[in-house]
Parts: sequence; C-alpha cells; structure tokens
Amino acid sequence: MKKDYMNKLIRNSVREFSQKYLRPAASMIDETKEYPDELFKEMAKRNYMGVTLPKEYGGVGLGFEQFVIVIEEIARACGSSTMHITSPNTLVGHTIKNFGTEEQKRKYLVPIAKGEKVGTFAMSEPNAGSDASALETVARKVDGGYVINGRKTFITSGPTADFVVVFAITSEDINKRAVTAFFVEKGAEGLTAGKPERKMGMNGSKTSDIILEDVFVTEDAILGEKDNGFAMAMRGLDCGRIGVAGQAVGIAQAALDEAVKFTKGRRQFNRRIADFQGVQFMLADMQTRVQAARLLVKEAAIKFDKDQSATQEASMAKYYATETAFKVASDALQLHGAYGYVKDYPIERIFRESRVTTIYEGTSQIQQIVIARELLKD
Ligand code: COS
Repeated sequence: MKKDYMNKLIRNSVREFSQKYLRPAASMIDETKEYPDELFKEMAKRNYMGVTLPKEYGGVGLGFEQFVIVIEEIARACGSSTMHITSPNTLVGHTIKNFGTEEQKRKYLVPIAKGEKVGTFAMSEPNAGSDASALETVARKVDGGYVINGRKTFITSGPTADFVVVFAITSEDINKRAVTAFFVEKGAEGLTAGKPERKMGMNGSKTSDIILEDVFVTEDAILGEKDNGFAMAMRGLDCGRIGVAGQAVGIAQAALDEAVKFTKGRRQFNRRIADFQGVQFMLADMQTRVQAARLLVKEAAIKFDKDQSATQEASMAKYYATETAFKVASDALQLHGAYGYVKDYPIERIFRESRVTTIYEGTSQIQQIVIARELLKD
C-alpha cells in the first residue's frame, strides 16, 4: 500500500474514533480529573499504545510518521487522552525497545504495547529539571544489586504506573554524574508516590512525585548500559519531543476548529464576525501556523524513522509546534470574546491544555539551546 494512502486511512480511522468517543468526554474528564477505564481499554484495543512498537512485542510496527498522525487526531479531540499513549510509544517504550534485554522486552514492552501495564519515565527531580544531569537520586552498589534513594518529581502517571524507569547516579563520586536507568516495580519496598499535583490542564492523567527510600533492585533491573543512562535518556527525549510536537499540532488544530465554528456562528454589527477582515487575518495566520507546524513534525518523524539523528529536527518541531499551540489557542480564545473565558465552550480547556506543551519534555528555551548547539557544531 502506498504510504500516503496508508497514512490517510490511519488519520481517518483515528479521527472517526476520537471525534465520536473522546471529544464528547473531554470536558467531563477535565472536570472530574478521572480518566474512564473504558476509554483507556478502547484505545488499547485499537493498538494506540503500541503504534511504534515492534509486532513481535505486541505493537503495530509502524513508525513515528504514523504515530504523529495518531496523536494529532487524538489531541484534536481530547488532550488528556494523549497522555496515555505517549509514554508507551516514546520515552518508555522506545527506550526499552532500543536498550532493553530480550527478557525485559517480554516483561515490560509487551504489556505496555497492549495497554495491560503502564510504565513511566522518572528523570526530573526538584533540583534537576532543565539541567537534567544534575540528579541527586543515588543507586548504591550492594551485594546482588543496588539500593536507590531519591525523589523524582512531575512524573506522568506517577500514582498509577505499574513500573517506573528510574534514572539515578551510579558513580562513587556524585560529581562524576554517571547515570544508570533501573526498572522499579510498583509495590517495591520503599517506593511511594506523592499526592497527585493540582494541574492547570491535562487532568485526565495524574502527575506526582515518586519517592525512593532504600529501594533494593537486583542487577538485572538495569536498563541499557550501566553509567550510560544519560545519553540513553536524551535519545528517548528526541522521540518524546516528536510525540509532544504531534500532540501540540492536534491541540492547535482543535483551537482553530473552535475558532472557525464560533466566528461563523457569532453575529455582531449585523454580520458574522467571520466576515470581518480583521478576524479573517487572524484565522489565516492560525491556519498557516498549524500547517507549518504539522510539516515540521512530519519531517522530524520521517528522519527519526530512518534511524538518523533527528535531535535538531525534534527540537525544532517541538519548539515551533508547541509555541503554535499556545498562540493559536490564545487567539482562538480571543475570538470567542468573553465566551472564551467561561467553561461552556471547549476553547477554555483547550487553551489550558496547550500551556504545558511548551514546558514538558524540555522547555522552549531548552529546545532553542539544542537547536543552536546543533547549528554551531564543528
Ligand atoms: N542523543 C544521544 N545522546 C545525547 C543527546 C541526544 N539527543 N543529547 C546529549 N547526548 C549525550 C551527549 O553526547 C553527551 O555524551 P558524552 O558525555 O558521551 O559526550 C551527554 O549526552 C551529555 O550531553 P550534554 O553535554 O549535551 O549535556 P548537558 O548537561 O549540557 O545537557 C540539555 C543538555 C540541556 C540539552 C539536557 O540537559 C536537556 O535536554 N535538558 C532538558 C531536560 C528535559 O527535557 N526534561 C524534561 C523531563 S524528562 S521527561
């Protein structure tokens, strides 16, 4: 099947499902801060958690080019829903796929691809946000394994995850900052989750601290190479950023959809407000930005799928698409006037959901640093 045709079929099928089932639930999910189990199971049944994961490990075996279409269409309907498909397809799933042992792939990759388990990526700490290598969580070598102590923060699905990929310092000298990733399973002695954060948006996914107090793990809990976890995390973030960029395109498109609908329906000065040229200039600008973002995201995804370094493309896509989501959502809200500021219209939620995209998986300023570093490389 021709790739463009296949991509179109995927887009149509995800759009149909998302508009029919996710969009009508988005406001309720935001209000109740609970994600319905049936919707999670429906997404799992449609293999959305395993789009980029290999068929032999329960996935669909497609690439990021297809994943960004899936996530865009889901985000266009309900931002919170994307929070349940990003981690298995990007940070957690991709890292296990690339660096896990056969046994780890059977144990962790297969269930996350099928939506039977939830895994999360625990890198950030209270003092290690943008400066990701400034970790203070330490894994001390003991007989038969390691003892981990530390605190992780802003962890997606922190209270609900079945396992956590924890990044910790393993060098004797903490200043040497050698980092290793470990699988820590729910129920491990000394592992607890903090209270869910009270967030501005994306309320259908719980975010919390993860606290590790003398958590013992065996040697085979190491993911990837010992002391080489930082570069592995950075590679994971390359694809994570492409995922967030795709999510941002969907949020921007949702905001534009609402702006078009509202301006065609709202009448002032005896005409539709969409008939005013000033409003049309804004809509034209929004449409252009959304399509430009979509193309940047597609380019990054295609490059990543070719196993080429896509660090700069991923950061450009994330930077542009997320700033676009925020700008377009803000302009769409402006076009709603006071109706944009009340909860009766979806734009109020969409605007809040757009806000986090320029922050998580690396702020816009971190993306600018990465883009410039690549540009100035000798
Ligand atoms: N792919 C593979 N390896 C990478 C990489 C990438 N995209 N980016 C960096 N590395 C490697 C480097 O090659 C280097 O390896 P060596 O030590 O073998 O030379 C190592 O990782 C350290 O890289 P660097 O020197 O660039 O690290 P810095 O401390 O300067 O940090 C930034 C770089 C700021 C880009 C990084 O800390 C970052 O991305 N911060 C944001 C963190 C973030 O996004 N957090 C969100 C929450 S985590 S879900």
